[in-house]
Amino acid sequence: MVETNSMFIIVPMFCLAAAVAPRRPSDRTCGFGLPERPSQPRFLRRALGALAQLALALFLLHQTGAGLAHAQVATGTPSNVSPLRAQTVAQALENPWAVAFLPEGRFLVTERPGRLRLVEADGRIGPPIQGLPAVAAQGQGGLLDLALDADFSKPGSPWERTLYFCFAEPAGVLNGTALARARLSADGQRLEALAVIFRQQPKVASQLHFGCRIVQDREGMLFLAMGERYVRAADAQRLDNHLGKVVRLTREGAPAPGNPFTQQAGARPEIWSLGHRNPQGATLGPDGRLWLHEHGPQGGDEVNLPQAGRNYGWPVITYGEQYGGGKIGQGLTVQAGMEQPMHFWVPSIAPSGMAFLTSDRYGAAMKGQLFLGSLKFGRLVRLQLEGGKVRSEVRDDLAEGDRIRDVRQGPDGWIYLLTDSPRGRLLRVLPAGERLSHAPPRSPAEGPCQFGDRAGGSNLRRCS
Ligand SMILES: [Ca+2]
Repeated sequence: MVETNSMFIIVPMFCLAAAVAPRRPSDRTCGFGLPERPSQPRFLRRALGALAQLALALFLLHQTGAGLAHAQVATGTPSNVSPLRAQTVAQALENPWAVAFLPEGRFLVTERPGRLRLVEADGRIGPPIQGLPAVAAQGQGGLLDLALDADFSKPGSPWERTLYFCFAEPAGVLNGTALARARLSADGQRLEALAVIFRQQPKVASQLHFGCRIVQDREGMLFLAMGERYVRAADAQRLDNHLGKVVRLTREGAPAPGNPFTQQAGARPEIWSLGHRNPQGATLGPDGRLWLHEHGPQGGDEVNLPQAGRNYGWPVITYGEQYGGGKIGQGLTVQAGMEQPMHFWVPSIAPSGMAFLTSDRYGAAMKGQLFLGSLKFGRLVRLQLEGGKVRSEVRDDLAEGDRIRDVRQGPDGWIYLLTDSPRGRLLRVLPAGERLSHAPPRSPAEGPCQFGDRAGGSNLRRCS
């Protein structure tokens, strides 16, 4: 319904704007298939211009004002001045995908091409950690999410220095999302006792929609959110596979006790929830529940709180449409037995990474907000929640136009971001007026350095 209302306004607005704007002869077609006259009388251009402005005003009113559907909220930064700024901690990371926090202010970062790196508190980037498996680093695939076990820093625990990562696992021409467990060596230079503890079934030939976010819950169980691989969307509705599913696993990769379909013949016992498209952000809420967001198609990105055994609808219901327009399936947004999203975006923002702000670092007003990244707009998106619903949305421009891939709250209470590019950055988000006394050095002579073979091409000094 939101999509339809918007499109009634957006389509004529774009076409009218296109019709009145000066252009090259080769551009004389409206993007929506309406022909444009080669030349127009002046009065007609003025009338079209006025109509375009009216349509724009209606559209803006629609986006920010009354009559919003249940999951649409006002957006924007009221003052147009962000209360936040970003401080670069490290740079020249190659398509970083996930960050985790080690003791003493250090970081672990995955790079999608297949490397895991230790980043020092001052931003120095270490050499690739040894012992990772081969990854299918094509399209959206590669080395993806990373999570430390809750007992990572607990001396004597069987899970001390244990971490989990998920990745696109190659198998000939096929590939699939997989979850691995390993122990970081005491010197932080290699992985030990590597074990792939779960593999999405079936593997398929696709470079898309791996999903791949890991969340450990308070019982120590592991949620893994997986995409439907794009080419197998209908399988998201079937219980005999792991495509488009959230699974819940023990630390050994077995189905978690109490999973909803363990007694159902033909169903995969690891499944927690179904009907997901391409999850790209997940976190444990302050309520201890799993919060998830997933990419819709053209429009229809969603936030969901996946509950045991529930069906989140894809591809039967969606607020999105086909790329380029057109209904998906029967064009339904509601169906009995399928869950409505807690929140959705039309148009899409392409969310990635997600964290609740639980610290006091940014003042009382922001505490409790849900932070997530936008790949599409390069913004940090903050959702104000109230009574289980999104009441407002603010987008902060902190990444200088780069895509934001990951969003986490560090143990120091600051929010950290990863930007997705061949020279991706690890950013620390600070209140606009905050000056950290231990800010990382910025000059090339003192600043981040690069180990080994990456030093030459990165403009960074070689680490000693
Ligand atoms: Ca859905």
